[in-house]
Amino acid sequence: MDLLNFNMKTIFSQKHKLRNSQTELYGGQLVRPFECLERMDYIISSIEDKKVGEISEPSFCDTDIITKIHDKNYISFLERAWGDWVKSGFKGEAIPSVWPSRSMPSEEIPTFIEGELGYYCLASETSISKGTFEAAISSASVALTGAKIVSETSNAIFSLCRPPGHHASKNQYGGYCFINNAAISAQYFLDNGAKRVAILDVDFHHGNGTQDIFYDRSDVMFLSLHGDPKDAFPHFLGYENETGTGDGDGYNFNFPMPPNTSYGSWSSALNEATKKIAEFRADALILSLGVDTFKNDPISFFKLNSEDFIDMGKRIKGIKLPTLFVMEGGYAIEEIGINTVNTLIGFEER
Ligand code: 7XA
Ligand code: ZN
Repeated sequence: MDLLNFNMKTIFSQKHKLRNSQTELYGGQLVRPFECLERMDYIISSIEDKKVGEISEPSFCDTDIITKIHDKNYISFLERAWGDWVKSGFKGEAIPSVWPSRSMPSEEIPTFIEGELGYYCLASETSISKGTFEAAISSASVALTGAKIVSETSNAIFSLCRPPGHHASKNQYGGYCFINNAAISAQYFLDNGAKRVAILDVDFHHGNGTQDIFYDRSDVMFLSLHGDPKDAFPHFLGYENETGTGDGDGYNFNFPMPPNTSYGSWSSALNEATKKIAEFRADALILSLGVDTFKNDPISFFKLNSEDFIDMGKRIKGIKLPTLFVMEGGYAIEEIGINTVNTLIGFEER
């Protein structure tokens, strides 16, 4: 028998491979996407090497929860987008080229796929390809299975989601995200006994989608530590003065940080965020875990070292809440495994 060093269960599905887009619009060129399927192989092999715990298939999904978070017409668009694109005779992957911009703010939803893509997409790096929707649903089931186990047992779970989710808003995809896995998990907790849920987003990029979804709600507190949107994607959300609206006023906290931020100042922001979570008296914590804060990440500008992720995990443990880890970004693929696993190990170490 292979003894485990730790006891954190991972939920994971090979169906993530159904998303294998070949094109990302980057620097004026079409390149192979940074968000590639090999990322998962590196994480899985580190989980096995370090004996983090058992890896299981997802066993639960619920479309009603997904459509409590996302508009139904958005989900049905995602479901048929690739087919409609191909039927229209386009040869490449589906990339939008026109948007309802400031000077043409019509609310009409176009019927031709070119216009629909502009309506439902927030950033053009994310091509839709064959199998994208099926992979996104599988990723949602990885998140919801994890949420169900945390809710039933209070044990921490790692939902190894791909594609990621935190940029997906109520009705827009982008930033490699289609269904907001952290948001549907929060909704699951609330529908199953939790009164208040905190989502702490430590990915390098601001979780604009999660903020958008809960911005007017007081049952979910959203806190995000990220690259200052003046300099970093998604550029148009994530500023410190965005604090929530209506019932949600005072339940949204952004901690934007400048280029070259290292762990010292990053972890001070984490401490501020953890105090807010304690004051909120959350029943459960969802950690949107991106490891693109790592110093060698090819599309980010923070300077965390691999060992810093161990300390991060310890501090997350210090929040003392039933915790669901949901995978988001991280593109330094040689180190993505160890950085992810270090966070889990830091959390599990006594
Ligand atoms: O957390 N989000 C990501 O890691 C994806 C960011 C996409 C950036 C695209 C900029 N060209
Ligand atoms: Zn990111």
